[in-house]
Amino acid sequence: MSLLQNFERYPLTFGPTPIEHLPRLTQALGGQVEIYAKRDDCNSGLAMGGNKLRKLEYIVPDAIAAGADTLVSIGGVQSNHTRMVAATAAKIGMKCVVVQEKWVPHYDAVYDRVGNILLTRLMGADSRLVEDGFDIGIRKSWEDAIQSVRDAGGTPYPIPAGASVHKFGALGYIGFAEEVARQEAELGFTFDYIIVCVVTGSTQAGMIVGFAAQDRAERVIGIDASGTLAQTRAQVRGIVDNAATLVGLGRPVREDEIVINPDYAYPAYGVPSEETNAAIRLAARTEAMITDPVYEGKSMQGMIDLVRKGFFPKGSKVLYAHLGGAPAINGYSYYYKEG
Ligand code: 5PA
Repeated sequence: MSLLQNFERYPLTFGPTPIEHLPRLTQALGGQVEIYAKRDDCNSGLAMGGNKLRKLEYIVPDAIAAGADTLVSIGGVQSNHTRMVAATAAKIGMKCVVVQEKWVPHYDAVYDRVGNILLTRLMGADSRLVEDGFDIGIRKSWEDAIQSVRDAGGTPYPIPAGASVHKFGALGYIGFAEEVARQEAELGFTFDYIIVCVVTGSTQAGMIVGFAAQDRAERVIGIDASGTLAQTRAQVRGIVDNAATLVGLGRPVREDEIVINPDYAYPAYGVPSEETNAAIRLAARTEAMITDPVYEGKSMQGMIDLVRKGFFPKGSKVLYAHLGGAPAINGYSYYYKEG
């Protein structure tokens, strides 16, 4: 029985995402731990897809019911989330305002013109660049944008950063956990660990609630890419508690079921380390799997390092949740000018 049976879903994705074995990456890491990827980066035809669409599928019905005409959200200059909100607005015929804060001290010449922000603008969103720095919390710039829509006679529908502290923000990734269980039944084996990048929190929080219903939430290893661990962990905790009550999990989630590893977020949010870039290259050269310097490159780095350190017992099957984000790589061309 699904935890989501009482919630309306507006389809924005193709459906269940493929689980792909990664044999060359497995071999490159010694062959003792089998690596698989769940390809949420290929989940939709909407503007290159990604994790936010799973979340937005459960938010759109509420936006329509509210009689809104404008989705209003927030992220960094190269936010994947704002791209996905812009895509959703275009697809459902609403307007879109997105605030893009200066979350990353990054100065590639075309950083604010290519990749995510290019696609966001192309889809007709009103993208507003502001100077405020990185913070996953509720922001004044976003509240101002919401008010500006009201002042212009519109009906805004507010979606917070990463759709995370929205009341329905975690539902999509509860669905992910249920989908993995169904796919495992078809595959004939189960995964021992799931690796997921965490920043604003609702992706991992949804997985935690979904996998808690299967009694294995502590096997979800969050790799922090925020660099603000305490705030991210507190936000995950809050989203987990809200979602567990909302879907009727039937028990509180324990502290030890929330696992977030802070070791790979350095040097800062949005800035790749040399090890991040080495991980991005390895995934690209073994599996043609493209990860980005902000999010998935860091969770890839974390998974690779944990395999090399022997964290996963020999014979483990590890599922890397690929959440999307590749468009941002265009804003980082200087790092990769020689590959
Ligand atoms: C993002 C987030 P959560 O924010 O749900 O923890 O997900 C982290 C994450 N991978 C992982 C990719 C590709 C992501 O885009 N992106 C944010 C954005 O503005 O794009 C919300 C921060």
